[in-house]
Amino acid sequence: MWPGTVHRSFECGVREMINDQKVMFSAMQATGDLTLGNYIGALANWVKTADDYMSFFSVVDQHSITVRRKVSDLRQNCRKSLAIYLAAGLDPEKHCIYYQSHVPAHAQLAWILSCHTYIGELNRMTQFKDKAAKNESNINAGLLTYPVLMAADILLYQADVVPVGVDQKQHLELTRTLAQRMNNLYGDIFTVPEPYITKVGQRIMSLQEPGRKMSKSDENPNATVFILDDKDTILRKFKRAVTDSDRTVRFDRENKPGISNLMEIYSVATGQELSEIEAAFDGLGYGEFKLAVGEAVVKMLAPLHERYEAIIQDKTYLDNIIKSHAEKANYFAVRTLWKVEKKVGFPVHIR
Ligand code: ATP
Ligand code: LTN
Repeated sequence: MWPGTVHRSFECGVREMINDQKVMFSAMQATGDLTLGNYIGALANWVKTADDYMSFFSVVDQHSITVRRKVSDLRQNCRKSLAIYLAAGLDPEKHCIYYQSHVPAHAQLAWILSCHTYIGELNRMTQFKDKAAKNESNINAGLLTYPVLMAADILLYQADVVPVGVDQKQHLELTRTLAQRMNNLYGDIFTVPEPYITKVGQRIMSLQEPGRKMSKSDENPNATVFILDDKDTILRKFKRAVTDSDRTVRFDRENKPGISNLMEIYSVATGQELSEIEAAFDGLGYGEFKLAVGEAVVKMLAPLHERYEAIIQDKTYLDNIIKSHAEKANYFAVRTLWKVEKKVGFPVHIR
């Protein structure tokens, strides 16, 4: 929800402006087509809870260039991601939905935070280690400092809650450390955010190698279900999903990772508890279960697909949101940035 009156004065910060309303922030990279993992681990939870907060959702295009990619692909992916956010049910009347690069304060705050982050802290990040191993020829400084920019994203809006998949927990911990460090050094500047990670669906695994996270960039086309995959593709990918030689639909993440992953997906798609699923499929084969999972995912995504087609074709609608929401985000972001700049000793802005 937006505050009824928008103050034009920069005297008060974000916190004072929103009358103690709690803030939610989250984001996704535009590094490819969004996946079922992105949907279940993040987007679906954004939509479920966004109305309870003053909510900001960004397409983080600046994060997306830590790995080299085609310029036109990035631009197109940004637009598709934004349209998917809207098609999933985020409401532009209530939530702020914008491109990170349209709000310069993200990069400005990231610089200040990077001067308060130790190299050792960044070297420890598992996502950095994984991505560096995968991109040996391009281990750029941005790949290392990525979590600092992520901390800036979150702290700029004084976020209380950040809904993410469990792979982002370590980055959230660093964000909290930085917020606390800055607060200790300079007095109260930042809200210390809490991650919001669901129990079921926090880490959706590859359909082909259930020991690995489902990822946008997997080379095996059957490993990842994309949010915009059509019905037949979704059913085919689930039909080919790797399971095990046992024939029982039973949740056991360690010994039956493939089936357990499918059960989590089915649980999120249908709202059924894992125990209910075990009972419902008792005595039935994997073939039947895989078909049921595929159909449940098709059903879950159908309304999104329908809205997406209308949204992506409406250029004026999307362009208006891109422009007006960047203004809104800038408005809030600058307040925090100026407060931080003053605290660290930069000359104050003359207004
Ligand atoms: P990549 O797949 O290229 O490593 P990514 O999808 O992890 O990228 P983002 O698009 O930035 O990176 O992720 C956006 C959100 O989706 C984050 O909150 C992340 O935790 C969540 N997410 C991504 N993959 C999964 C997954 N397989 N299961 C659950 N949540 C996920
Ligand atoms: N680092 C996240 C994407 C991301 C993000 C954020 C998530 C960038 N900034 C702020 C939550 C809040 C990723 O790689 N999945």
